[in-house]
Amino acid sequence: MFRNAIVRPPDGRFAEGLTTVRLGAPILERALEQHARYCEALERCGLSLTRLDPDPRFPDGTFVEDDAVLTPGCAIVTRPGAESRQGEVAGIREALARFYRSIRSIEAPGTVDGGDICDAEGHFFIGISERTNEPGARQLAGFLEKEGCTSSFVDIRKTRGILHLKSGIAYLGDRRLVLIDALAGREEFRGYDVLRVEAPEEYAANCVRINDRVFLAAGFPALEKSLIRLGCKIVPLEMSEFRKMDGGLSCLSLRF
Ligand code: CIR
Repeated sequence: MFRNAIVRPPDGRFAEGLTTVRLGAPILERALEQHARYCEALERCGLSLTRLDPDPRFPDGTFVEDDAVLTPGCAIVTRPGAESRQGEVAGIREALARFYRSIRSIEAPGTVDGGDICDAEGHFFIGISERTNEPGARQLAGFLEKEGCTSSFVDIRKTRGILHLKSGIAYLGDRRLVLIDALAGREEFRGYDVLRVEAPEEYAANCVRINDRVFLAAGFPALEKSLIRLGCKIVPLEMSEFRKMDGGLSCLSLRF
């Protein structure tokens, strides 16, 4: 059950952030509107929001999920893999200090982006990617172990089309994973019930279970239908402007 979330609206320099997709430049006004709807949806699910100010030093700063990994007993502040994002964590650490007594940090040469970390009820899948390296993954696994959590690594460096592990995976609870085709056959996910996301709906695999709802990017009818068939209550959210900057639904908040 989530009670809190940290969010940060996109800044005026949002369009200067990192991206690998060619969908055009995001329109700030629309992004702000979509972010506001996202925040409202979190609040409707009963979460209390800590809203950080947009920060022009960090055009990617709205993707707060990348800056920390949270367990019930401890917050782990990351060291993002993109140098331009490493300064984001100071503000996130400050915000987390209001809620967590124990805060740990990923140290150089380790790098971790929270988008590579999928929490499946105490088991953490840690993606090794362009952003999260092995030293970072090992540090994180050590911190998680101390918290009584388990973890396993999923190397996605050769998996095309995803920036982070969570671009292709979501955990819905009850040992059910949403997985893109490219990850669905992987040994690492054996033993889980898998809901496969077929092309061209891969982007929507990054959905998020928030208490009794599932937030899903709007405009992906096949996945929406499959989730409804499983009994999920869907909250569709327009994500077009964040998608242009490689962002998914999960990366817009830190939930705890
Ligand atoms: C970046 O490249 O770092 C941002 N433009 C997008 C980060 C998206 N984060 C995520 O999926 N967890």
